[in-house]
Amino acid sequence: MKRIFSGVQPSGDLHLGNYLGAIRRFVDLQADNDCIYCVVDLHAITVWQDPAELRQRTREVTAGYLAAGIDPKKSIIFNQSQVAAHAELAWVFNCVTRLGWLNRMTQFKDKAGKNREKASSGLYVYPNLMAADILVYKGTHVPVGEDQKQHLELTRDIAQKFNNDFGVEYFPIVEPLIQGAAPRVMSLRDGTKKMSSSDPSDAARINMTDDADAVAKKVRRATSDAELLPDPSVIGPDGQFTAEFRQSRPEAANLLTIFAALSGQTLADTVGAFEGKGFADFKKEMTDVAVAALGPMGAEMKRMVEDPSHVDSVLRDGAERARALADPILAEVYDIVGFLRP
Ligand code: AQP
Repeated sequence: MKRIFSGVQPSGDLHLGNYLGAIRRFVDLQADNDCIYCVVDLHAITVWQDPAELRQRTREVTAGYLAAGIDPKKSIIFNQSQVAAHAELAWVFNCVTRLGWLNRMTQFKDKAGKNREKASSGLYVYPNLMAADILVYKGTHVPVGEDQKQHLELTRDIAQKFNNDFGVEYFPIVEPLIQGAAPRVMSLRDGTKKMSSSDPSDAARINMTDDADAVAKKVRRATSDAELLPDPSVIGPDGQFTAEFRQSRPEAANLLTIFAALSGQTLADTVGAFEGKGFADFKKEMTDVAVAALGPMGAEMKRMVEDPSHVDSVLRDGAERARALADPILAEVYDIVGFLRP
């Protein structure tokens, strides 16, 4: 059985990118695997978080997991700060990872922006904590969006270096699970930028808790182009849009991909259905599909956050179960490293 680990930061509104790139896949993986899903609050504080909002968003992400269909009896759901082994293993990995590896991480460059001197050191070593999150459970497979590919490659390098340094075959070499209908959902305002919770424009993303009016407005205002919708020749042999189409019409590619992913159709069926039509017709149908997919989930999330007793008890129980798995692994790592346990 595969051991799946993944997480979402409680640092902004959960959006369609988080849902299609990650959370929806978490749900599918539960059936045949041993799954651990974390709300990664330690990662969230690598950039400033208001303490009251952080607590609220931790509950919101948990509610998002539950409303999307993650079953807390089958899967472990908890918040990262409650299992100290994550931070403890991250320290060991801070001493394994080479600075040169971290210097290549594009997410640090993007998030730190021009004023790198002002970025937190936590943001810089974020990938070491992410490796610890996964390896403290000896996770083997990690479902993430495409933006996390580089961090997962680093996790593999860290595991390999640890094993080599200490002459052990201890940590597994994790496999990313990046495939899926929409591994990279782009902004509704700019088809070349990832949909992201830190985009200052709320119109750039559809949030999981947006109501029908908000979804309709955002879809209507989504950037499109002046051409009609394409014919199926823009789909390659792998069933995805050709690179040429994505480059020349990024917004059309993004909206059609979102439509297909939300409706459960193949891209070919979606493109076939709208071939030669204008964006106005398409956007009306896209609104219906998005509201049908997200509406019930958003309502359920709001209900769970208003009365958080269920969410809190899921997190408490999950943390206990996570500690029971992580603590013995951390103890073995400490022995391998040579820490005396008098
Ligand atoms: N646009 C996206 N398309 C596909 N997958 C995405 N994910 C995020 N955005 C997209 C996936 O969602 C999971 C959780 O992401 P996260 O919140 O831990 O971190 P993030 O990638 O930094 O998310 P945001 O919203 O984009 O935050 P900011 O604005 O802080 O950068 C991950 O599996 C991620 O791949």
